[in-house]
Amino acid sequence: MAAPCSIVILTGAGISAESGIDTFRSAGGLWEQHRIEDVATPEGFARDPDLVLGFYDMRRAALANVAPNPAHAALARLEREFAGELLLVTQNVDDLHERGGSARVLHMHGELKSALCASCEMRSPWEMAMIDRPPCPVCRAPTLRPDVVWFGEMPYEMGRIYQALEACDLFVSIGTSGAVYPAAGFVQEARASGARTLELNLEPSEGSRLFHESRRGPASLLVPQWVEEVLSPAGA
Ligand code: BJW
Repeated sequence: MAAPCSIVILTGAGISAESGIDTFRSAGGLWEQHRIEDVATPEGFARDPDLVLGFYDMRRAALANVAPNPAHAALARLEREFAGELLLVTQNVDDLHERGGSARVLHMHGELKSALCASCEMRSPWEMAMIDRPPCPVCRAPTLRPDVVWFGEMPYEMGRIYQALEACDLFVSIGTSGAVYPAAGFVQEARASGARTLELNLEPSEGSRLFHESRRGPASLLVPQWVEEVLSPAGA
């Protein structure tokens, strides 16, 4: 194909797996250890806030023990060197894209290192535990929750994402199972706009058949290879 001018990249838990962060739906993944209804819904939080705050406190603290891998670094290189338009959308709540060198990352499912106040609705950078109900830095109410998007809630920045999907000529999905909407529908949005679509994943995902091309393997190998192709004089 001709060299792309505008690329949208969607990443999921698979890109951080080789850094040591559990995925959700793999054998032994987070959803085998915790019930989705208990820890990833507003209803679960209302029922047992301590359980939910503890779950996210544990995952936030664990970020100190992991590091970005070559897939994160390759996407940062793409951001620096690609001459066209690039939007990096991640479903991940970790900060490995940023620590890998990406400066412009859209976290559609929120971030572990951010707090959302249920009283004033402000989002604040956050590094500490929430289990002891610290006050909101803005309104001082002890009503902070993890700034993550649970089932039934609206993901962030959907307008900007759909606009970019409409305008892109290449959509690349990396390390996501295609099990969660609206992200799982991005490939169809991109195709409807005439974009080419590429999946990079260890295994076939629920949406593999929707992509023009699927490559199988670990993100730490596939992503640097693909970035090299895009940045080579002929493009990808
Ligand atoms: C590797 C690898 C390696 C491993 N290298 N690969 C139909 C249409 C629209 C909505 C719905 C619908 N039906 C139902 C809904 C509602 C619902 C939904 O999707 N439910 C499904 C169960 C069907 N969606 C929602 O409620 C969303 N909100 C919403 O829809 O609002 C209304 C709306 C409508 C239309 C437009 C806009 C809005 C909100 C969803 C929130 C999801 N939240 C979570 C938790 C976030 C906080 C946290 O982290 O705890 O987000 S759930 C969890 O799943 C997390 C992830 O971001 C998300 C996706 O998971 P991901 O990243 O794909 O991980 P895995 O584990 O599933 O897959 C890993 C992949 O990596 C695998 O494929 C491996 O093969 C691969 N892999 N190692 C490369 N080394």
